[in-house]
Amino acid sequence: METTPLQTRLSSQIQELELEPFVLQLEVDGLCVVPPEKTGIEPETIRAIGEQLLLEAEEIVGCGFSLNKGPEAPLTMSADENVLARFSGDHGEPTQFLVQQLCARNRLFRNLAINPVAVALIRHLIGQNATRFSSHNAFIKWQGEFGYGRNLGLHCDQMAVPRPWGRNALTANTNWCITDYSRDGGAMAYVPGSHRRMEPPRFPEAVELAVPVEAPAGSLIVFHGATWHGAFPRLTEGMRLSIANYFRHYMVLPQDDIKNLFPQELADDCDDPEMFKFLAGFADEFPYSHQTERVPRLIS
Ligand SMILES: O=C(O)CCC(=O)C(=O)O
Ligand SMILES: [Fe+2]
Repeated sequence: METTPLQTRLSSQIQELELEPFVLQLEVDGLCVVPPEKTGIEPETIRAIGEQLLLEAEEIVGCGFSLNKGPEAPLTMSADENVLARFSGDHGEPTQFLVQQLCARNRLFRNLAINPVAVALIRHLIGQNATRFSSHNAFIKWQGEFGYGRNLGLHCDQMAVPRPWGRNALTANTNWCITDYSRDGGAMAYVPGSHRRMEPPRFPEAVELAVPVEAPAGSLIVFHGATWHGAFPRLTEGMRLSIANYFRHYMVLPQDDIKNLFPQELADDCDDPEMFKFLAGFADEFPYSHQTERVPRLIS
C-alpha cells in the first residue's frame, strides 16, 4: 500500500530553524522561552539595546537611569494609571512605564521586531499570512513593592476580542528579556496551559497557579494571546528591562497605527525590509486612510 508523508501544520521556517520543541511547549503551556543561543541575537546586541533603552527613558522622563540602581532622581507616578492593578480594585503607584513606538526610534529595535525565530513562532500561533505588528513597547521597571497589586496584573492580551475564542491566536506576544528575569527581580508571571481555557483569568485561582518565567538576559518569551500572564513586583535594587513586540491577526485592531503613521522609509533601514513591510501591513487594504474604491466617471 502506498503511504503519503505525514502532514503537519508546521511552516518551513519552523522546520528550518528547528523550533519544533518550542512549538510543542506553546501548544501545551501557551508560552515558551527561547534561550539566547537560539535566537541569533548576540549578547553585545542585547547590551546595546539595554543602553539605548536607558537613553530613551532618560529623554522621556528627564532623569538618568542606571541598570544597577534604577532612576537617578526620585520619581512619582499617579496610582490611577496603574491599569492592571485596577482590575483587582488595588490602588498603588506604579514603578514602571512604557517607551512606545520603538521601531521609529532605532534600527536595533526594528531588527528585533523581525527576528526570524520570533516571527516564525508568532506566525505559527496567528497564521502565516495573517500576522501583523500591533505595537513595539519597552517596559522600564525598577524596585517597588506594589507592582501590579495582589492579582499580579494577570490578564490575557486578546481580552478585548469578544468570545468565544478559538484555538487559533487572535493576538500573540513576544517579550525580550533585556535584563535577567527572576521572581524577586520582577519577572513575568504566567499560568501554564491557561490559553486552553479560552477565557480571561479567574481569581483567586489564577494567582495560586501563577509561576515566574525565570530566564537570562537575551531570552525570548513567546506567548499566545489567551495565556494568563502578569508580573511579580521587583523587590531587588536596579532595573528590569524588556521589550514587548506584540502581534495581531490582520482582522484585529492594532494598538499602534503602524500601517498609516509609521515613517515608511525607516522600514528599508533594517535587516529584512520586505519582512518589516509585510508585518507592518503597508500593502493591506484596511484600514484605509483615503478613498480607495473606484468611482464612476462622467461621460463627456
Ligand atoms: O512583564 C510584564 O509586566 C507584563 C508584560 C505584558 O503584559 C505584555 O507584554 O503583554
Ligand atoms: Fe500582557
